[in-house]
Amino acid sequence: MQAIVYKSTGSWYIVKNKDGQTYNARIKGKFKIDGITSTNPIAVGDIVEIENEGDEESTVITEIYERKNYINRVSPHNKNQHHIVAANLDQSLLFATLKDPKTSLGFIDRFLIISEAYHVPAIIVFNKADLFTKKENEKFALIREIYEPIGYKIMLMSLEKLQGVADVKDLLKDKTTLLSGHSGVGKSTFINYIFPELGLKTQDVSGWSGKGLHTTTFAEMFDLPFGGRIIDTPGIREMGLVDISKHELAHYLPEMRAVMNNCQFNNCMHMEEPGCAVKDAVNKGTIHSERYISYLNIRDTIIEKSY
Ligand SMILES: Nc1nc2c(ncn2[C@@H]2O[C@H](COP(=O)(O)OP(=O)(O)OP(=O)(O)O)[C@@H](O)[C@H]2O)c(=O)[nH]1
Ligand SMILES: [Mg+2]
Ligand SMILES: [Zn+2]
Repeated sequence: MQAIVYKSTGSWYIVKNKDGQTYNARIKGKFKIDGITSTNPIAVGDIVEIENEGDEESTVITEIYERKNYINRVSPHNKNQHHIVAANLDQSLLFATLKDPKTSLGFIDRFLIISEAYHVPAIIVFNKADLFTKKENEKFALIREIYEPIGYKIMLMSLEKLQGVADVKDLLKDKTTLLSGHSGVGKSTFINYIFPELGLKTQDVSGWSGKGLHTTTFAEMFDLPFGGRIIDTPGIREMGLVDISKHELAHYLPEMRAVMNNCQFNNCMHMEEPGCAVKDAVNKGTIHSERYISYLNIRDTIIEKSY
């Protein structure tokens, strides 16, 4: 029988079949999929085959179906291993905040690069607009200036004041959406807004403690009452890039991808080479310098595999 994985704790899984029946399932034997070495062979959103040997307790996952896509990142526990966050996604929402906690532009860029690399459309939602003062408003205006011209949707909301929330909710209909972001940005608060009856655990009402509490500990998917699914995830501290080489990196910044064919050298790294169309665009201001700085910083953190 076919089923979809709704929750994975690493040792057991909650799966749901077409009739909406849920089972607690375990993996039978060892899974190695697509040659990926990951800490979790099966992730939320995976379509799997399950076998049930009579009682509910003995449901086993025997097979995994091919993934449409997935989001993979460096395991928070072991930098040499990958962790599949979720599979079979239609889009990914990054929840960001400018205050309590602060989400950096570098973090946003890493998220966007991963989304480009795995072919998952990304939208950035800035929450906690109620905390914005002049400083944050200026920062937000800059963020719009950087990302909107290159095709990313930027939204502003306050779950506290219930502003802009309906617009974000409207994006979810009939889609499978991954919700990501630092701990404390309001991911679970948002899901509780959609499902008041769910009562997911959120951080203390005293709000941001500055400690990054990681209230949500496992990714979990929910069926939306108006069609579609949403996946709540634990907060991410760092966004480790997986399987992206220094050479490929520029491909995943759409504004660089658009001009790099005009570089004089086809192996141009867009650093100090003569006739570099990317650097030209940065100098002319058609590529935002903040994005170029991110490119250089992220490039520096990529450790090339030696074969
Ligand atoms: N001021 C303000 N606080 C908010 C807003 N949205 C959420 N919060 C608060 O922010 C804190 C963190 O919210 P959570 O929903 O637990 O954050 P999370 O992203 O699920 O965090 P993890 O599960 O740790 O990844 C809670 O105390 C919320 O009440 C908002 O729009 N404005
Ligand atoms: Mg949470
Ligand atoms: Zn170049």
